[in-house]
Amino acid sequence: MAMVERSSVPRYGVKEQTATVDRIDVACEELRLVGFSIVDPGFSDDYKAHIAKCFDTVAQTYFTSHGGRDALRSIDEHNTIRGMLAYDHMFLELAKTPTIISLCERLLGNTFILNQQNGVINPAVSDRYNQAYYHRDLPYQHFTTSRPLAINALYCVDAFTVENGATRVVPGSHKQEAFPSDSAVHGLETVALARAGCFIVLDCMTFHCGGRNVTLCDRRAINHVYTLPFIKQQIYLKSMVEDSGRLSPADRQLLDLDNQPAADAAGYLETRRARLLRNPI
Ligand SMILES: O=C(O)CCC(=O)C(=O)O
Repeated sequence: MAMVERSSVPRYGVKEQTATVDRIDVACEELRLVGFSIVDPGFSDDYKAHIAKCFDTVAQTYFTSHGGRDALRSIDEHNTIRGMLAYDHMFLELAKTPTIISLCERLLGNTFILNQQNGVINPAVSDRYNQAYYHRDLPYQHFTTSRPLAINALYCVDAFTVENGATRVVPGSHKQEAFPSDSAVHGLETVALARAGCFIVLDCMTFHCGGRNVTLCDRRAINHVYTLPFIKQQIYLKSMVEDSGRLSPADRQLLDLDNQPAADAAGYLETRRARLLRNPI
């Protein structure tokens, strides 16, 4: 909190105001206040096009290696590509986008992990797909916390428009335990319109869902969930990254490769010895 600064916003009776130093601070403040924000990481057109092309290649490989998209339909998994970074290293780079990492550091502190990275297809001319139902990204949880536990960064491979079913959000719903009444949802829901190449970032407790895509094209996105490290990964990412020995310490921390529970008491004592050698306090 800082004293009131010179500002163009008219107000009276205000003695204090939050201070922001850059656009990441602004996004963090929006996220704290209303539960979501839209962040443009400034990718070049070439990089955005490269991500879009890799998305399609990985989607095809993934569906083929899991029995085909039609077979996945029976378990409602035909519009999701789980663990994109397992198929192409560039998706690990996407998960490390500096603007998003800085935002997570400011909201979650220095120790957070990538909990999941999933491609999301909102299919063309569809009625419903698995993300079209209101949910939290920490689903089944009905409590609030004074600080965020997890951040969701939904990368927009395609522009998110009203027509192709941009994400709908109930602003402020991360602050209430229960799902809001239908009237409140209808009255408050906001459509998160975003250009291709932007991230829609949410407090994971903010209720949101995909809209209805009435266009002839699939709408593609990549969801990243970053959590405090005590929340279990959706899929053990260690099993997904090849050559994990060549990753930097920061990458290993992000993917939570080295922080698994000790197998037994002897293993725990060993990690404690090593930790105290590194940092005697
Ligand atoms: O597809 C969307 O617009 C929303 C995606 C979503 O809700 C999710 O991945 O959790």
